[in-house]
Amino acid sequence: MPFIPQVPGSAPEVRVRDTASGELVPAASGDDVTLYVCGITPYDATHLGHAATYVTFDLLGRVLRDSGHTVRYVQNITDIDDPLLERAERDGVDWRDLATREIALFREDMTALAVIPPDEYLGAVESIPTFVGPIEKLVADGWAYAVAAPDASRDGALDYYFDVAKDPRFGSVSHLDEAGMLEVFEERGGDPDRAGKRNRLDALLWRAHREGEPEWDGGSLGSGRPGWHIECACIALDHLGVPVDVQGGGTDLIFPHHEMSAAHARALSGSTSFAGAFVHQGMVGLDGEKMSKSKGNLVLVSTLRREGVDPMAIRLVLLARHHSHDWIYQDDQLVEAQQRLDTWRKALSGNGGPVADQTVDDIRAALADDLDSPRALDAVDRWASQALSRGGDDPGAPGVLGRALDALLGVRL
Ligand code: 5CA
Ligand code: ZN
Repeated sequence: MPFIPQVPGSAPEVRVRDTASGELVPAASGDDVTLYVCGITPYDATHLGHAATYVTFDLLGRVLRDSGHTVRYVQNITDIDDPLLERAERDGVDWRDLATREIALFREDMTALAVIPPDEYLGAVESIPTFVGPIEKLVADGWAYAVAAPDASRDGALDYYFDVAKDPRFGSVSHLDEAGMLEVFEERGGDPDRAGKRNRLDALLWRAHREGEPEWDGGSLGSGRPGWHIECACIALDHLGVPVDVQGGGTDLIFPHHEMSAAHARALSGSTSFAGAFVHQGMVGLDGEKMSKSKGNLVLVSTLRREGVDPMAIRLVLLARHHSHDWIYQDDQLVEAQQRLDTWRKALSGNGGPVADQTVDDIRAALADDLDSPRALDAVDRWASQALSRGGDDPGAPGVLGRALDALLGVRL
């Protein structure tokens, strides 16, 4: 946890756009705020899309702290999953070594970008023993059912699926109709054509051990490994309790991942909702397509850092786009961000400047309004341009604004 300076003045209540209701809602339900953000699948390095997501939720944590809340932030790591096993196989490395290496690089990248670490990073692997009981409970309570594992290595092995038809609230996060759900289900890890499922959209909870795959003790489920969505449901339930205040991730997770983990968590807890707000980062693209490890069209944070790019300029590229928008990365955005950073540095290095109180208020107001970081940056630009063109006689102003940039925007000059 880095040192976060105090900023004078007071902050308004933070509101965020909730994907499920479409409304602007308070991000905090009380003094203590719980934040669950879906973490990386560590089979490749952090790209600008991941970075955008984690900077967005870092911003949320910062403004909540500034408005007097205690933030409890949990993030998972999907350190066992098909793509990780496939990449390890392709590269001839042990999947555990691949995951360990990419997690370390991710944490370095996040530190460089001044992302405040979550209170807890929970790997799926270390948490598997805590998933078994809840899956058994879903089976016992009639939320889940078994399907014979066709190509399993042991006779009688069973896979377990969540029965979406049992859940009257299924669809309440994404609001997609069945056709819309089916359209993205397979591409995002689902198996609509698996024989024996009751509904094509039913989600895998436990996969019986297959020859050549890693396996864990699944109690009455038999040995195998967990499905993806149940991991986030259980980690959030165990480490934060539901409803969490904010469930975060990119828009590519709205369906099926967030729909399913919300359904699992509601079924396990009896709570009518999984999160007070579902907040989603728009997709960052490159050359007209979503940036993704599977497509390989990546701009990596670690590559930019190696090339000597100032991490704060990377952060400014991300902050200059509203989190709810999709956008395409281009190199000139980095040039612009670097120029902005240089201007701010110059303006803030003066012995004084124009009074900064209004600028700090403007930053706070912009961020409290669904994390409108572009508007917050504009406010700083206005102050910097005034400071450089007309100067100012408040000797404390650069210090106050510098602390606000650090504490609220995570931009250290
Ligand atoms: N481990 C799962 C979540 S439990 C996962 O989606 N991992 S990931 O490595 O693929 O993505 C990590 C985070 O970055 C997720 O929140 C995802 O929604 C987000 N993300 C992935 N690609 C992009 C992109 N191109 N633009 C913005 N965010 C992205
Ligand atoms: Zn997740």
